[in-house]
Order: sequence, then structure tokens, then C-alpha cells
Amino acid sequence: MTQTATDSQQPRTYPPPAELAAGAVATAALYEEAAADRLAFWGRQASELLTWDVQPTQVLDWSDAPFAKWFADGELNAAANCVDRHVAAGNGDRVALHWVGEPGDTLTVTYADLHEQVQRAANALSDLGVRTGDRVAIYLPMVPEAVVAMLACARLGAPHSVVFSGFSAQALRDRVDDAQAVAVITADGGYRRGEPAPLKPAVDAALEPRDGAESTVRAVLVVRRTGGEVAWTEGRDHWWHEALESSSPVHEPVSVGAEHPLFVLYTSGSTGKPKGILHTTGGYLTQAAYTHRNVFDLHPETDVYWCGADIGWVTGHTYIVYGPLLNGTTSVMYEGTPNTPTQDRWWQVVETYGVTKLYTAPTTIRTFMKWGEELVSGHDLSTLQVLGSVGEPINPEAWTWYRRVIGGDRTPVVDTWWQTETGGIMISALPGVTSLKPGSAQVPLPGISVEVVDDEGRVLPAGHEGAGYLVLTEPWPGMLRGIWGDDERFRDTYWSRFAKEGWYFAGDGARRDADGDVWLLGRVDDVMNVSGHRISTTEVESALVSHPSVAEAAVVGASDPTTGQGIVAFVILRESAHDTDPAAVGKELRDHVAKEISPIAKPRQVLVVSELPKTRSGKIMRRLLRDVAEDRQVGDVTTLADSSVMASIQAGMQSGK
Ligand code: 6R9
Repeated sequence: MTQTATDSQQPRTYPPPAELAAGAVATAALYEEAAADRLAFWGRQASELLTWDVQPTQVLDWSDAPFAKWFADGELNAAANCVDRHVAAGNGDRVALHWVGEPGDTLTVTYADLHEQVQRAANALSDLGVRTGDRVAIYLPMVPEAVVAMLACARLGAPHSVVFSGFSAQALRDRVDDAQAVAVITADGGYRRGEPAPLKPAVDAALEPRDGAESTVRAVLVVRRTGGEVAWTEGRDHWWHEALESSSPVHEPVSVGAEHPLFVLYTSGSTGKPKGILHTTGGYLTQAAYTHRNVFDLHPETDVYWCGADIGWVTGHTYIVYGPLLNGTTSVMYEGTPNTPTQDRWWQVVETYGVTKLYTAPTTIRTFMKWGEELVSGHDLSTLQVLGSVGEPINPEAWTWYRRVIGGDRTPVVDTWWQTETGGIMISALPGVTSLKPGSAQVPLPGISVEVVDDEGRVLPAGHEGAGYLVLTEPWPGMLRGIWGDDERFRDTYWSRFAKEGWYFAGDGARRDADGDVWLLGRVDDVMNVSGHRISTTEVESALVSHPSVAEAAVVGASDPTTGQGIVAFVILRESAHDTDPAAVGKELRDHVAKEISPIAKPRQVLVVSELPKTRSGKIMRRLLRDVAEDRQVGDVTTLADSSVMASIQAGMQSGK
């Protein structure tokens, strides 16, 4: 019996399975140790989990807050920590990646294979002129070369900037320009939903001169994946396989200071321009290794771990690449979508490789729920021991389904809250310690300090229910070190809301229950969360108004049973487009957004309206549009310049159903 409470007041909780608790990596002592001396605790994690060329003597330097320095006098190399030391310890034959391509091709990559590939790739990049400190953009599908490319950059101390391969040429261009990248690593294409999808043309378009200015990119390395035809720019473009073949398999890793930039990863902010989130080496790696090991109760000799994210998101960085490899894990990496070639593809993979730990997003779980349990029941998933969730709040229904159907009514489900900015998991249960409460992310990890506070920055009293803003009250090793090239925006976005207290403002609403467990309530700014991806309303609005038929647009995230939020767009057409069929306009605009940003940003619904609800100062009141999109009674309209606007929008919404 795992049930501890069933009365209607008290949600059911799930204590750790006895066997898992008995052999767990993390015990309750970890909380005590961190509470007794937080900095000493992090110092121990850094020295035990990483191999340093120069051991750090300092833990945290917060004298220039909010610009943190962690382990500042230490020196190390990220790739050597992820690969070389495992080979040196005699584990070269251990599988690092069981890679599964969408068409069904597979590849087994051992740590020794990875070692050779990363050294060759580092030499190839170096031959192309990439130097320590230079930025390299990576625009690749989910192929093993993506991991090799990231590690090769890290080996040189050249920060990578991975751009999700589903993003458009325009989005790639913006990111390459902002980071001033000197090289791009891409592929001819990748497989998505059963079809080869070309990638190289987007790179070619992104590197065209813009407004008379040449791109900063001097070299493009192209992985051959689909074998499709590609245009070639002599002198700039190089095949990855040729460059690696002709490079030496021996490369000395560049030892860098702990605060040397490891990567820049762009994420949506509440204005249209994406923010380049900067992570550095020692602190980020410490948090990646620590959280991966403890949250997934990772036993590297026996576990087969699978994170279903894409390397284009932070989850892929920390929990496909750095965390697992630092811990010497055997991972599964899958190229395609869960429904290709069949809807039970994931369960085939779990069965084939005996996956023990699985990490995915609520939106994926809800999709599996929609497809039905029958797809799962034909597979032996008895190897699974811990399931993880990330990206958005997981509703209790999806949580219990995940545990029951995928986890065979045995496995803990850990709901992990964190952000691109935090670098690694911040709030999560520990599977061998915590009694789980479906729907709540629960407690900060040992070493992490979280509070829920009101508008005035008052901490909600312990033992009482209450809701407010989530803040992080102490610095942590994996914290972002800034926004690339924009210190002011860094201070404004995260550190100004509770400047007096010196707290980090996460931008999420949260509730604390009487037990002190944290429940996340979603973003408090204008950032939507669609299938776990952050998309700003402004970004989609500017894509919409870039279409010749659109005069004005307002976009909201409406709650959606599958994707968490779905994008609903309200558009005012230009006169010239007034006679066009609304259904055709809707389709055209949806496709336009997909092309401009990414298919992920495609509105679920486009509604043509004649006015938008605005305040007298001209601010669009998205709150009211959200009411309409979510089919609720419309809230307070008193601050509207024209209060009749909402009635006409609602009428349009009704007739559009
Ligand atoms: C890792 C990642 C961050 C935002 C974050 C929050 C939401 C992530 C969550 C969650 C509730 C969870 N979020 N995990 N909300 N419960 N377990 O997703 O990073 O793409 O930067 O998004 O995602 O709103 O602020 P990122």
C-alpha cells in the first residue's frame, strides 16, 4: 500500500517505494547538510562531482550582485569532464548514447567513440579559425553530431549558441547576429514526421547580407543526414564528415576559468527581442551534475536514462548533454516525433533499451493520454523506476496517468520546476525521500532557497495557504550570469521587481499550501507557455502584423487541455483584405507565423475583429481577450477607451464557432 491519505480534504500522497529509498543516491541528510552551511554544501558538490584542473578555493563571490561568480579561482574544461575522465577511469566502453533515428536507423556511441569524435571536431573547428571565446551557432536536428558539436565547442572554450532546428531562417539570423557567431554547425536536413526536412536552405538565407551588413559567420559545417541536395558556398561551407576525417583524433582540452562562458541560449522575454541567456562553466556544470544525479536517483553503472526534449531547449542542454554525460550516464536519444512511424514509438524504445528513468513534458503526457492506454499496454515498461516532468505545471490527472499507465503504478513522478535562466532544476521532490503530491512541484532542492511573496515582497507566513510570486532568495551555482550584451535588461527583468530584498524574480505565480509545498500557477508576464515552450505574445504579434493583410494583432495564451496554453490571435485586417474569406485568411496567417517564427508559435485560432480592447493609454488589454478566448465572462472593462468593443468581439467569437 502506498496510500497515506484519501479523505477529500487531503490530496493523496505517494511515499517513496521502499526499495528505491533503500538504495537512493540522495537521503534526507542532504537537506540538513545544505541548511547547516549552504556554501560549504555547494563547495562539496563542485569538488566531488567535477574534475578540476585547478581546484577552486572560493565558493561564491556576490560582491558585484546580481553578477555572481561561483568557484571563481577554479579551472576546468567542460568536455573533459563529460567525456575524457570517464575514458581515463576505464569506462570508455560504456554506452553514452543509444541513438534512434526516426526512420528506424540506430547508432551506439560509447564514451570512447564520443572522445574521438569530440577531439576531431574540436580540431576541425580550430582549423576553421574558431578560437577560445568565439561564439558558434549550432542548428542541428536530434542527431549524435549535435552532442559532439556542443562538446567540441566546450573543449575549445568557444561558447555555443544552439538554435532550435524548428526555428526559421529569420530567427536563426537574429540569434547569430546578436551573439556575433563566427561559425554555424548545421545539417542538410533531418527527419520529422516521416519526411526529410531540409535545414541548410534556412542557414543560407540567414547568412545573406542584411541591410548591407555581412554576417559575422565565416564557416559553416554541414552534417550529412538526409542526403538531400544542398546549395554550396565555396570557401565557407564544409562537410562535417570530411572535416572530421581529415582532423587529428587528439586534442588537448582548453582549461578555462570557472566563470568562462559555456553557452548562450536564447529564450523569449516579454518584449519581442529574444534574450541571450548566458551560462558559465563551473557553477552551471556543478548544478547540472548535482540535480541530474539526485533528482533522477542516477546510478551510472545500471541506469538507462532518456530525456525526450530537444537540444534546442535548455532541458536538452542540461538533461540530455551536460548532466547525464558529467555523471557518466547511458542515455537514449531520439530524433523524431512520438507519433512517427507509429504512436507507440516511445514505448517500443523504452522496451528495447530497458529505459529506467524517463524525463518529458506534461504536453507530451497529455498527448499520450489522448491517444489512449492501449498503445502503452502492449509494451513491457517494467524497467522504469523514476519518471520526471518539466516545462509547465502538470495537472494531477496527467500526473496520476503518467504514474499509473507508464510507471505501472509503482514509479515516483518528480515534477521539476526550473527555467533557462536557472540552468538546472530548482524545485523538485527527491524520489527516495519525498512523499509525492500530484500537481505540486513541492520543495526546493537542498541548497536552493525559494519563497512565495506578495506584491510588497512579504513572505507568506509558514503553515498558511497563500498565493503570490515565486522568488529565489539566494544565489545558486547554475544561475544565469547575464543577458548577452544587455546588462541593463538583465537587472530590469530579474532583479528590479524585488530590488530592495535582492531577490531573483522568476516571473511565475505560485501558491504555497499549508504543508509548505509549492504549486506553480504560470507566468505573470506576457509570455505564453505552449507545449513547454516559452513564446512571447509580442513576438507572435509582430509576425502577424508583418503580413500584408494585417493591420493590428493581439495574441493571448488560452488554456488548452493538450498543450497547456494555445495561442489565440485577434487580428484587424487592412482595408485591402476586407473582402477575403476569413477561413482562408486564418489559414494563411497561421502558416505565416509558422514561417516567420516556428510551427510551435502557430496560433490555434485566428479571429478577425474590427477593434481591439485598449486602455486610454493605448495598451491592449490582453486580460479581456483571454477571458473571451477561454470562454469566460469578460472581466472589468472600465479602463477601456471604448467599452462596446468587447461585445462585438464576443459576438464574433460566438459566430466563429
Ligand atoms: C525548464 C524550462 C521556464 C518556465 C518557467 C515556468 C514554466 C517549467 C515547470 C514550469 C510549472 C514546472 N515551467 N517547469 N511551470 N511547473 N515543473 O521549461 O525552461 O523554457 O525557460 O521555461 O516554464 O513558467 O518560468 P524555460
